[in-house]
Amino acid sequence: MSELSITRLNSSQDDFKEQLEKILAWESVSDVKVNHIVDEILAEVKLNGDAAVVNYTNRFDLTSVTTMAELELTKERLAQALDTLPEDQRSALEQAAQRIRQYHEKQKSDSWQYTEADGTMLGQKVTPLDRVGLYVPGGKAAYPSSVLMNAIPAHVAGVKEIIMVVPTPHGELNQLVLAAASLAGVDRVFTIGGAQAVAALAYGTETVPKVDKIVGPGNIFVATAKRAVFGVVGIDMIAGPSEILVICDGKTDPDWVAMDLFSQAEHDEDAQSILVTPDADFIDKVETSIRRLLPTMERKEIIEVSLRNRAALILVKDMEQAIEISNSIAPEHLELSVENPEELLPLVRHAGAIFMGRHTAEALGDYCAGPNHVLPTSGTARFSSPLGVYDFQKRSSLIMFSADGASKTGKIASVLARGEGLTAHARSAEYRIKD
Ligand code: HSO
Ligand code: ZN
Repeated sequence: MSELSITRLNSSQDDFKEQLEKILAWESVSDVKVNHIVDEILAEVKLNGDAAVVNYTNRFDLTSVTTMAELELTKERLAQALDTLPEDQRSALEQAAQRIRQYHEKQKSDSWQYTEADGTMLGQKVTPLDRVGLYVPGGKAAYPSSVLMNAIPAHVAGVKEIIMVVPTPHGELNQLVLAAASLAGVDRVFTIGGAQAVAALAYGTETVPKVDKIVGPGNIFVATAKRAVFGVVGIDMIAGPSEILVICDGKTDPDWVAMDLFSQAEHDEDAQSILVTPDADFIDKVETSIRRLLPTMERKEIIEVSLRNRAALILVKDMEQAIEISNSIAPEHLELSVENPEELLPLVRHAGAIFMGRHTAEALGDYCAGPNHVLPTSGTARFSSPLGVYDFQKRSSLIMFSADGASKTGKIASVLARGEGLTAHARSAEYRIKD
């Protein structure tokens, strides 16, 4: 482990900005070959429905089924997975689901309307999506917590039907994932994955119903397929690698900070962990903790690559500068590991989730704090928000004119329509004008 070197930066060095850019640079791979394969799969599923999905599933997931029906799990099967979990896991999953539900209930937005003096009514009607598809990756990237984080907001929004797809290479089922699906209100589960599952959800097959929006993380094939079907259906976001940025005053236990950095680094080799502090000694202390703790980690190989390639320990002048740098990065997760986080909060402008105070480990947010763990990555917190109930609700505008209102407002429309040279618009409005 001695050869592990973690980038150290100092905000007062001349080339600080360039060095920071280097660490932040991450290109989502867009491979021509992958695009080609995905396009072919999408076209094939669109054309041949169930038969194509069955073929691809047998080929990629090494199963041997002949009908789509064999790839569907009943609700009883999901309930059974929940019933047979070890008690501690069942209870933890239930408590997490309850906290996530409670938080998301607050996000529900309601329809509204107002009436003008002449009786004209204007408003907005909020409607949940009819049907949503939830992609859950297979194998080691299958997170039951992500099933809760994606399905619960949809359920709270009032989505009528939630269809989950999860690949099961060699037919192996992940009991925790199924149990989470049962708890979160998933209606139907198909054990299919990859671009063929995205295609089935987007276009519909004889057995898989066509959905209105597809959410959930996946590998490059899934991400490429989601991008390609966007427009036919809605999608959530294309998530990049996990990120954590810890701002610390130097007074938190360095082991806690080191482990918080590890917690995102262990997700994958491209994950990013950054510490920003005005305390030079603290950087040494955290690095010492990292070196001591790393060999004890089960996923040390992944953590080591992630730290070597994408981590940074940044020394700054003061806390204001720390926040300034964090705002310029717009991290997915920001920890304010300080005594009075409320004092810094007004300065924070861009972050997917803000974890306030030394006791607030980001890991709690990943599982059970309540807020969603599907967050904007790669600087997109500058303009986007955590996944939420609002992603499963849509709005329709409401307009109802009284005769007086139509007459008065029609005069405005008429002038503007004639200015645009659109006489049918103008005359349609003018019919309603009373002299
Ligand atoms: N930190 C991940 C979510 C997750 N963590 C799932 C553990 N399980 C999102 O950035
Ligand atoms: Zn995580």
